[in-house]
Amino acid sequence: MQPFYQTLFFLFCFLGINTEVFCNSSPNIPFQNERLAAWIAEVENLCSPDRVHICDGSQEEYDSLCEEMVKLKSFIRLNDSLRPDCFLSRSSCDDVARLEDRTFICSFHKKDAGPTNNWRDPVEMRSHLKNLFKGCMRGRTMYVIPFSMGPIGSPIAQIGVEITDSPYVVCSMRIMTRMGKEVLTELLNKDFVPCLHSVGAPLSGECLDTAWPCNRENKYIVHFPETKEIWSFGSGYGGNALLAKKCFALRIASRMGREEGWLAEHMLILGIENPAGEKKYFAAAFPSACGKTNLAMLKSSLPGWKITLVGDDIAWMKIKEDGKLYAINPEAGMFGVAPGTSSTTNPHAMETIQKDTIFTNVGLTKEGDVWWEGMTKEAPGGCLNWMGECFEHCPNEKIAHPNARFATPIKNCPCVDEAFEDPEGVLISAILFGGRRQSVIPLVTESFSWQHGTFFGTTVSSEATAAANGPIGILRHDPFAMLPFCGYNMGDYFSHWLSFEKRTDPSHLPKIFYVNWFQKGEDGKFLWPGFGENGRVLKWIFERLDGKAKAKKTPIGFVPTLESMDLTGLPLDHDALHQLLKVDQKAWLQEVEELKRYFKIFDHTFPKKLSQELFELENRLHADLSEEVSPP
Ligand code: O2Y
Ligand code: MN
Repeated sequence: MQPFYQTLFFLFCFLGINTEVFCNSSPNIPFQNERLAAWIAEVENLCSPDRVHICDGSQEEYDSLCEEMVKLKSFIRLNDSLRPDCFLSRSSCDDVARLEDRTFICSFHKKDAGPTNNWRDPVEMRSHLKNLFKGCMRGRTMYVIPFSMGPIGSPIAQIGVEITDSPYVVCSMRIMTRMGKEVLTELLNKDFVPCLHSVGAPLSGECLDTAWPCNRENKYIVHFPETKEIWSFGSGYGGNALLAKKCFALRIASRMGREEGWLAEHMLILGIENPAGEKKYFAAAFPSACGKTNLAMLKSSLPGWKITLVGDDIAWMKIKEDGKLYAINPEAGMFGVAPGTSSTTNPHAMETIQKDTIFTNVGLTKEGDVWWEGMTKEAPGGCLNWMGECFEHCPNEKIAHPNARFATPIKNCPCVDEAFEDPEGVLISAILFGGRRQSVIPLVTESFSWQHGTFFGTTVSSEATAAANGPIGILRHDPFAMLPFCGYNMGDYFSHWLSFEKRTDPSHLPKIFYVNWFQKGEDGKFLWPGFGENGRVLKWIFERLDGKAKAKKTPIGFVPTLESMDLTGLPLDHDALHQLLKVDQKAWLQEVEELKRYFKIFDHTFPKKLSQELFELENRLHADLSEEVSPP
């Protein structure tokens, strides 16, 4: 136990404040982590709930909370013969997504939050939050959720405990994490990250009869990186409330990773098996709205090639004794965007969400099923929109909210990887970065080295779509797809990535690639068909790792030769392929200027080695040293 908490615990004992917490639902749960007991007592004291419920994670507990929410009209049970054990929840109109401008990193020193995070003084923020949380759970139940990020007992896993007043959060956390009694046993000899959450409504005196309580005026998603704490107030939605996900598994974990020499990344993890039964694992980082979940669950169009799912959003990666990089998915569920998900774009996801799923802000059909834009061509007649209104009354509006979500267990996915529960994780052979770019960036490029690949990560950028924030088409830089999720100064984060070359024999590290499925032709149409056909690019990467696929050395990296891509059965004309693999020297020199401009925000924290990479890229572009090379 850390000295501060030890002192607190003994102080509580001395003052006679009861540190023993009774578990209403399961009185037999062992509950002996002193820091946890002290923290629960402290929060109970601050928030003044009427009841404390220590969650055991059982099916009975989940079912009874769902039933309770059905009675409160927070949940609508979907038609059991169409979607067994599925529920629809509708959020308040002003609580529909992650809130980047209400997300804070409260490090001791401002410079440690860096130029891309909102910083606030931790002492001031703590005192402000304490005022907000004071008595905020009066009249209601305080739930204590012990959870493991990663398979319980994995050397890469971490423990968290979320305290919340939202039963929606409890049920979602049961899908998204390994949650309950077994974790309390882990806590006998492990520390945990305290995650405190309140929807901030109804506050005492308020009579707020709503299915989705939240606080209109005050929303705060706050991280204290030095003490590894999360406090979230006012929102019940997704990343703002399921604190295990973005807050812990990325913002706090990235900081832990830096201190302890590992990586917490906004990456999917997939397995890829060739027709000969040889298997590799790739991790891949893409900004939002680039089809990350679709790629993680891809049904390859290439006969004999099989993709399996380990994770769709977050990867924790550590170098093991053999000097190689292994990854686990810290999550147990997916919180995927519903609109656009269909049997064409993601058949495996459609199968997964057939049961045991919580849907938020999607449409409701007459038959008691869900619907969203893109699921089928036409909306079914009589479908209610995400606010529960009759669709016919507002034909220009969307049925599902663009950020409507499904929370669904990964174990239900038909393509779940056999190593999904493996506490040792999977060996990562390749790391892919990518973004949504209409031009300039080729279909796939292989870096020259780990350092050059790290540079690839810093260059990740995407053009905003209607679903993403900001004006459509405008370039948004999102280094490593971590811009909203890095819990410390991103310049230091880049250095942390570079440090891996020194932590092991660089030949043991994964090869790094950059992909872009989104180039458009002059007619404005996508040049590459995407979805299941992306398996062809994964195949090229797989064979490149085996030294089999041919590449052309260009100023930006190795790009496939025209013949090296397997295009069997794909009606792609030669010009389109040429365009997809082209390195346009002039456009790339403009890209270099844009990167120079962007990197200035990191000031002196931008690593010299990466400035050197940019400088060398510019020189190579000027010299245009393209040459044909054979596999190494
Ligand atoms: O709006 C939210 O709270 C969800 S954001 C999200 C959810 C699942 C996976 N990724 C993301 C993201 O923003 O990257
Ligand atoms: Mn994400």
